[in-house]
Amino acid sequence: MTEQINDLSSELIQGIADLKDQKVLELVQQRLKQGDDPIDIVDDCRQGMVVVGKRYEQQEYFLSGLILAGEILREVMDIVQPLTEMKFNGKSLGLVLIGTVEGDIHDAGKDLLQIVLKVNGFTVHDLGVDVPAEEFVSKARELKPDVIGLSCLLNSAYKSMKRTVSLLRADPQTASIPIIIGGQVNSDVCNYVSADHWSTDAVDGMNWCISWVQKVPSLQSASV
Ligand code: B12
Repeated sequence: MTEQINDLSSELIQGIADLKDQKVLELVQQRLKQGDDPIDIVDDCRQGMVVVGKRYEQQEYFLSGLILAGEILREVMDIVQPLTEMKFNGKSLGLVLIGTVEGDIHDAGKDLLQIVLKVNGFTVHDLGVDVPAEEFVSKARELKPDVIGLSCLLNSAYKSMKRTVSLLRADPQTASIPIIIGGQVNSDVCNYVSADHWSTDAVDGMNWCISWVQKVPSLQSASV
């Protein structure tokens, strides 16, 4: 059984990497039928996307390949999302405001973070993609979220992420809200934009949000 899961898992990663739309959708249905966790399924797709990104860098794929990969992942998310929404119906743990920063339209990672947060009991307000810094500030002033999550996959958008953090810090009403960044980021990017925390993993990011709403200082400072 474990072997079968591993086989299907590698087949799914390979299917995404090779941009095999129908094959991917069949594998997703097969895995759901055998009871696999939807979050694990999307994480396998993410691994396939990393291969797509590498093939794009090596000019084996072109922009059309990235677009197709994005569409396949969207179809997978559309299947998976309703299943995860049924999982939680208790009292909200807290509110997280998320969005992809200005200049960047990648949304799959942000959407996955949203699913993981909701499944674990958070309320999420999603500002979408290409979100100007000013919009993060005005929504944060209005909603007073417990945590703000910024997604960014492009080097060229680090500057706008930095500006977003800086405007949030400059406003007395939003200055103390903890900020986590995710996507194509690391500790250098986190230092550059002066965020509180960074992660390349939605589940890890969700755990960090929990550490804030449950006020666990040791976890708030834990490295990724
Ligand atoms: C699909 C894709 C696209 C699609 C996006 C479709 C969509 N609706 O999102 C399209 C075709 C639009 C696209 C466009 C471009 N793309 Co693109 N794209 C990708 C690709 C292949 C996959 C991204 C993806 O969906 N991954 C799956 C998700 C689930 O993973 P993820 O986003 O990493 O999210 C995970 C974590 O990072 C984390 N996470 C994400 N956000 C957050 C936020 C928080 C707070 C937390 C805690 C966690 C978290 O959680 C997720 C899972 O745990 C990546 C390759 C890669 N390695 O990622 C390139 C990639 C990101 N793209 C790249 C490029 C260059 C571009 C373009 C500039 C290409 C061009 N010439 O036009 C444009 C830019 C458009 C723009 N202005 O944004 C480069 C970026 C290089 C760089 N570092 O700057 C990459 C890395 C490809 C590469 N290797 O060259 N792209």
